[in-house]
Amino acid sequence: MSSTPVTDLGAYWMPFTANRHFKGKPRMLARASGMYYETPEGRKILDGVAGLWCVNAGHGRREITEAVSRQLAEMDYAPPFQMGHPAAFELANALVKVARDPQAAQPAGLGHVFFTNSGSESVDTALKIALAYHRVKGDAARTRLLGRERGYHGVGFGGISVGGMVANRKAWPSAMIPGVDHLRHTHDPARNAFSRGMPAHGAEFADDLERLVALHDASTIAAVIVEPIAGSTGVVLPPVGYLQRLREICDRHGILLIFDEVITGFGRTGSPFGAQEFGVTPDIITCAKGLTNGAVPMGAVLVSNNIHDAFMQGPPGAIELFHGYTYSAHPIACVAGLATLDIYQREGLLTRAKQMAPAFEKAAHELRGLPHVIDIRNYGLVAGIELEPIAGSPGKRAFDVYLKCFERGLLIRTTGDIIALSPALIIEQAHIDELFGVLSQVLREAA
Ligand code: PXG
Ligand code: PLP
Repeated sequence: MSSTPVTDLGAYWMPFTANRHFKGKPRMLARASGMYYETPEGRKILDGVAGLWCVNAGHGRREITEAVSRQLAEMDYAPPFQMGHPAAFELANALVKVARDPQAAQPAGLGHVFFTNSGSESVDTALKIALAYHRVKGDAARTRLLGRERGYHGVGFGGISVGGMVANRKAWPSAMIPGVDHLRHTHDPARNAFSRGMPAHGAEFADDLERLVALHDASTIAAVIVEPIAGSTGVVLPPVGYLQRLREICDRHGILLIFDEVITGFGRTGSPFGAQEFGVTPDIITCAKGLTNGAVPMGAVLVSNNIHDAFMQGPPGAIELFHGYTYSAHPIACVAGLATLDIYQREGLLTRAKQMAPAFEKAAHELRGLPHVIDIRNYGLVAGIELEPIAGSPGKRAFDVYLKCFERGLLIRTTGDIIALSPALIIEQAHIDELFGVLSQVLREAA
């Protein structure tokens, strides 16, 4: 790779980026190892967000590099339609094991995996499976999909339709899937500000699903999709009892429950999946990001045996689901996933957030009282720190903090005026001290 600095930044249209601002004063990353990035000039940057919520085992894992190199030399690509290769089946089996209910001897019933290349594709795949499921069951009137305000489900047309972040929706009103509706969100700072772990108040927000059932009738509703913890919108946690109640209402009305675990999957909460951590089994789980430690793009949809088996009918030569991607179960992604799950298992990373959460929580809540900090919330190894917006310039206060942190050697993530932290699960106390040390200094100076 060339080591000469790139001078022409014009051609690359950067995603979810203030392009003109960035190109005026670029922030470049060149290398990464463990908990740190390095800039092209060799400045070390502590990674407070595991890349973008994905590098859960830390950067530069040798086992992944070796698995990918080996696979690339052996077989670069295999068509996924009407053909197989061993790593795809192995990874599906391994994923089903990860999703197994730790209390139960048997799988939690999510026994089948459909592979995609991203969280967005996982979401669109899950929505399509939900709609097709009701149809194969002879219940084709169930066509409505329900999301939730402040939800993020990627950027596909399905994902933005059920998503609930206005900036991601407002340019495309004509492209929204018809019949979609939204539950109210669960953010309630008046009752829950500065809560540690799950907020105590708000299980009753789940009853909003009963309102939508009363409005639309259950016979028209196919599925509800929610993030167990909403990440992109600035860390919104499920109130105690909320997810259980959603499950109960879905069961009562024959509505499928989809957990979008693109962020909460692979150890972020202290369990392999949020479903296990919160003790609620959905019918479908979408995941991506941590599946390959961010090293190769890949997503997956875990589907209940019940849903999967409903499709396995008709003549044996018939294709059961007309859906898939050229790169579904790409061999390079599959071996990266297998190597990643192996690391997670060997190092106990899928439950390590539980051990580190108390120290992380303590450090996060010590920011309370600093200028403009109006809320702090946390669970496992994720934290949200909400700042009072500057009147007339929403998002500016947090983005300035982001820029200053980067100058001081810390990468954080901001959405609106909320700072999100989601470090790799290999984090040690010294990194926690460094992360919150820099952040508190910047917050003090930004006053
Ligand atoms: N669902 C959820 C819950 C996500 O968090 C996606 C779907 C889409 O995944 P892809 O791989 O298509 O990006 C995500 C992705 C942020 C941020 O700043 C979060 C995501 C993506 C980009 C930024 O919090 N999450
Ligand atoms: N567009 C065209 C013209 C294609 O031929 C294909 C796949 O064959 C696609 C889009 C979809 O690409 P992918 O399978 O990588 O999602």
